[in-house]
Amino acid sequence: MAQPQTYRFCFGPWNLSEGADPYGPTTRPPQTFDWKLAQLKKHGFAAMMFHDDDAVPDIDGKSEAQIRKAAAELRKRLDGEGLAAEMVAPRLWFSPMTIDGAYTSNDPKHRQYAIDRSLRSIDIATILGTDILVLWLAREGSYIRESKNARRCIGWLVEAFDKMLAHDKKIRLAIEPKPNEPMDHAYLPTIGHALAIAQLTRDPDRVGCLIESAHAILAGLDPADEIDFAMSFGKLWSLHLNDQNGLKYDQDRPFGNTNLRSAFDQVRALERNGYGRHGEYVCFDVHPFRTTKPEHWMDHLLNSRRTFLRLVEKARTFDEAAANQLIADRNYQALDQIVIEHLLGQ
Ligand code: XUL
Ligand code: MN
Repeated sequence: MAQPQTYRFCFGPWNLSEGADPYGPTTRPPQTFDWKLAQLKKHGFAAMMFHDDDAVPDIDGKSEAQIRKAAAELRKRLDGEGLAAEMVAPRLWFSPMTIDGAYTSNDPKHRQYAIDRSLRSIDIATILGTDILVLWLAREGSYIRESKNARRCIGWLVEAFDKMLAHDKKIRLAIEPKPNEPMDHAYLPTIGHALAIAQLTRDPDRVGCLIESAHAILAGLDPADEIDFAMSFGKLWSLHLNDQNGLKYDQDRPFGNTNLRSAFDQVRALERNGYGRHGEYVCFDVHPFRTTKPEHWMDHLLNSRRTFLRLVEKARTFDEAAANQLIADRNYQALDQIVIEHLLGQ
């Protein structure tokens, strides 16, 4: 019999954020990268996610050789701590060169900047020992539809992906769709879009996806169904679990904090598809509440992992035989209630 999956967890330095929001400043003192890495290790997380400039600060001011050197130093440190890099993602939404989009900017120089920076991110990923480049396409969309030609933008996205795939024969691109924020409408808002555009690239097998629970909810979709869909293609290569209360700004709440049943369904979908079997990590893209005191700074991550593991237990102890009988009898009212009773416990 197949052994039950044991999961490995990770988060990124940005998940220990300082509490700033668009309306107010930070509420916790800044912490160093070293402190964040130490917290990750101390609390038994196995890997860290990296934006390119988390791994190599001031990346735009560095030569290729300097970037490689900084990445190699980080790799040495991670190895020394027994930690892995889960992925690298080019942070293409901060620079003055990406104000009007990155791969889909109307300015060819800016499109080139985005591609060059992505190729450097791939180099960093390789040095850090991961083959996953995550692409959250923050500014690939529009506020003013007439300012862009969406058909041409899809072509530019494919061109950019092709250059990345050609740059390194081992790299895999995990597209992280999000339907809005910061854009009004994104060009790749769902997993269906991500997997469809993969087919237009030079190597569809190396273009997959990352599902973030909150992003699926913002698209009006069920994250558990998105998991089953992506895993039907063998293309769920990473995962950002969190929660979201309705169609608002991206909230990055602790996993399961708003909709426990949906969290249970996501865990069940991961379990039935064997997520993690090929080395995939469970990542939490969650943020502390603005009100969080410095001494409670890790709690949103620890609570997300605890909820996840408790839901794994719930998924494994769910009475599947009873559920199947109710399904055969089309008694979905009773099925609904046994789920609720199971989650409520004794
Ligand atoms: C944005 C988001 C990002 C990506 C990584 O909503 O989720 O943090 O996960 O670039
Ligand atoms: Mn994310």
